[in-house]
Amino acid sequence: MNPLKRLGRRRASVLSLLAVAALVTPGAASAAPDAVRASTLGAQAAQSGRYFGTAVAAGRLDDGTYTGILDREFNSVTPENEMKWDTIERSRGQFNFGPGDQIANRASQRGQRLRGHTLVWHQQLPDWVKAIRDANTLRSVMNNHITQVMNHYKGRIYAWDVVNEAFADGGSGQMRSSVFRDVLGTGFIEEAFRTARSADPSAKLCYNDYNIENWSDAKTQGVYRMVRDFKSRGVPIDCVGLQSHFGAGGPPSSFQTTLSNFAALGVDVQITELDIAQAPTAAYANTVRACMNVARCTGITVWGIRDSDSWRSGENPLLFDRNGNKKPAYQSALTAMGGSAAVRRADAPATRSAAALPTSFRWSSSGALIAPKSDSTHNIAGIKDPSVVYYNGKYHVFASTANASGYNLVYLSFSDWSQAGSATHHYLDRTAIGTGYRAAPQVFYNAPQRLWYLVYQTGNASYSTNPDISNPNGWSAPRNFYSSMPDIIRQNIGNGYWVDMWVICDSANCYLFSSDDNGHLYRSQTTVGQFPNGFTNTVIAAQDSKYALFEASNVYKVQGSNQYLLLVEAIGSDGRRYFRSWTSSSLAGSWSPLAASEGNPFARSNNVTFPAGAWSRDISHGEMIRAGYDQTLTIPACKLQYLYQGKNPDAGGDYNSLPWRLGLLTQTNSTC
Ligand code: 9MR
Repeated sequence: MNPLKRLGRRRASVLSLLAVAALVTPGAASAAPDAVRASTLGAQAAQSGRYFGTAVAAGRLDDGTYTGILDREFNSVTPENEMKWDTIERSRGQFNFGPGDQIANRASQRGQRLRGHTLVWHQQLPDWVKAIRDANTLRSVMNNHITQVMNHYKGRIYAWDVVNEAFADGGSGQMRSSVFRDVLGTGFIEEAFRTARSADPSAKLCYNDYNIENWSDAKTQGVYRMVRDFKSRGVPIDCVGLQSHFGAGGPPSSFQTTLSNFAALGVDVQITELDIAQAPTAAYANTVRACMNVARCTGITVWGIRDSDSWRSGENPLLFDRNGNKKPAYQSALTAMGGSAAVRRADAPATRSAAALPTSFRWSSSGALIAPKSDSTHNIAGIKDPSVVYYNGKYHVFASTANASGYNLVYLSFSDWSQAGSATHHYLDRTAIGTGYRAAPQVFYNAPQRLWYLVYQTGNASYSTNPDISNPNGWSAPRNFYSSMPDIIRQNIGNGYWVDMWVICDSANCYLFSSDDNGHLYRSQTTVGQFPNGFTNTVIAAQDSKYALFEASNVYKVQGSNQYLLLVEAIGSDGRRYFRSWTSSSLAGSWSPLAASEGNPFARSNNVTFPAGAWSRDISHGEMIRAGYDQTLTIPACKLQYLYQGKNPDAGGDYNSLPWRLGLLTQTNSTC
C-alpha cells in the first residue's frame, strides 16, 4: 500500500476524487470455502509445518510417472545414493557432484526441501578411505570430505545426516567397528559434527540410524546417551533421524515415546527412511500419527516412491504400487495427517494438468465482508491491505487501519466467512508493535523456527514474531530487515515510495520482494537458515511503467506444480486498481506474463461479477487464500480465492480517509 495516505496527500492524477465518501453497507457473505484439507502428502504435512519427503534416485528422473508423483506429492527430497562418499569422492580429493546436483537443482527449482545423506558412513565408502590406518590422515580426510561437500551445497540443505549408522546392532549399546571408530576412536562423531557446523551453519545436523525406534533397545539407549552427552557439552547436534525400516508389524509400541524422549533432549526428530513390509494401512497410520503427536517431529521421508523403486522391492513396502497408483497405505498416511484423499488415480492425466494455472481468470465477488470498527481511541476510516491464513480451524486476518492521521494494524479471526463481519478487531498499536506508521502486513509461519512472522512497512521493511498467531499480544516489537534502503532502490525510486514488503521461501532461500510506486519490483535474498537476517543482493525483479507495475505484489508457490505466481497491482486507464499476473519456475527467475493486461487481467472489474451488488470497481491490495500457512506461501491450483480491498466507486476526497472494505473473490472458471 502506498504511503501517500500516510502523508495525507491526494492522488489527483489517477484516482477519481469525488468529494463525498458514501458508506458501504456490508453485503451478504459468500459461501464458506471448502475446509482446508490438502489432498497430497506434502501439502497436508505443510499444514502443521512439517514436510513429507521421499528418497529420490537420479537414474529415475527421466521416468514421467515417477517425477509426476514426486512433484505432486512430496515437498522434501533425499538423494538415495548420490550424496554418499563413494559417489562424491571416489578418489581422494576428486569430487563429483554431478548426480547430487541433478537431484538438488531439480528440488530447488520446485521448492522442495533437501535432506543431505550422508557424510560419514562405513558403507558406500571407497576402499581408499577404508585402508587408512593413520589417525591424522583419516581425520583430515574426513574433515575435508565434510567441508567440501557441505560447502558445495551450502545454504541449500535443510538437514544433513552427518553421521549414519555408527552404533552396533544387538545388546552392547556401543558404537560399531568401522574405520572411523577403529582409527579415530569414538570421538570421531563429535569431530564430524563440529566440522559440519562450521562448514554450513544454516543446515540442521542429524545423527541417523536404524533399529533405534524401540525405546528399550540397547542400540536406542546408546544413541540416546550420546545425544544427551552432546547436548550437555554443547557439541552441535540438531536432530536425530530414525530410519524406520519396519517389518509388517509396523513401529514398536514405544515408537512415539522414543520420538518424544529424543525430542525432550532439545533436538528435532525426523522419520528419515520409512518403509514397512507389505505396507499395512494401520502400520503406516501408526507411524505417521506418532510423528504428528510429537511437536518436534518435523517431517517424514519414505525411502522411495513406488514399490518397484524400493531397495526391498520384494516386500512392496511403499505408498505407491508399481504402476504409480496410490495404495491403501497412502490413504491411511494422508488421513493420519488430517488430509483427505483425492478421488483420482495417481497417474490420471487430469491430476497432472490440474496443477497448472489457467491463462485467464473469472471471479465472483462477495459483498464487503469486513468493515472498520472504531472504538473510543480509534476512529478508523478504512480497513486495507489484508493478509490471511487459515490455521487451526480459523481464518486469521491482519490488515492496515487508515484514517486522516495515518496507519496502523488490526487483527481479527473467525471460523467462517459468514462470521467475518462480526469478529472482534484487535488493534495492534496496543501491543509491542506500537503506535506510528505500520502498514501492509503479511503473515506466515516460519516452520524452521516454529514462529509466526508479521512483515510490514514502517518506512523500512519491518517484522514482528509471535509463537501463537491467535494471541494478538504475543507480537514482538518491530525489527528491520535492512539497515537502510538498499542502494538500488534509492537509485530507482524517483518520487515513489518504498512499500509492500513480501517474504517467500523455497527450500534453500528466502526472498523479500518490495515495490517503489515507480514501476519497479525489487527482490532481496537470504538463506532459509539465516532468515530473517542477511537480506542482500537486492535486484530489480521486474519493471514496467509506473502505474502498470505499481505496488501490492504477492508471490506464491502453486501447489503440485513447479510454478510460482506473481501478482502486482496496477492502476488502469479508468483510474481503478486491478491485478496483473506472471509465472516463473523459480523465485529468483524472470517472470512470464500469465494474465497481465487490462483486457485479460488477473482480477479487474471486467472479469469479476458481483451477485450481491457492485460495491467496488477497484480490486486492490490483498492476498490469496493459501493451501497452507508456512513460509512457502503455497496456494492451491484450483478454485482460487482472493481477499481484496475495495471501496464505494463514488467515494473520494482525502486518500487516507477513503472507505476501504474487504471482500472475497472466488474463481469461477476453475477447471479442476
Ligand atoms: O536405498 C539404498 C540402496 O539403493 C543402496 O544400494 C544401499 C547401499 O547400502 O543403500 C540404500 O539406502 C540405505 C541408506 O543410505 C541408509 N540406511 C539404509 C538404507 C537401505 O539400505
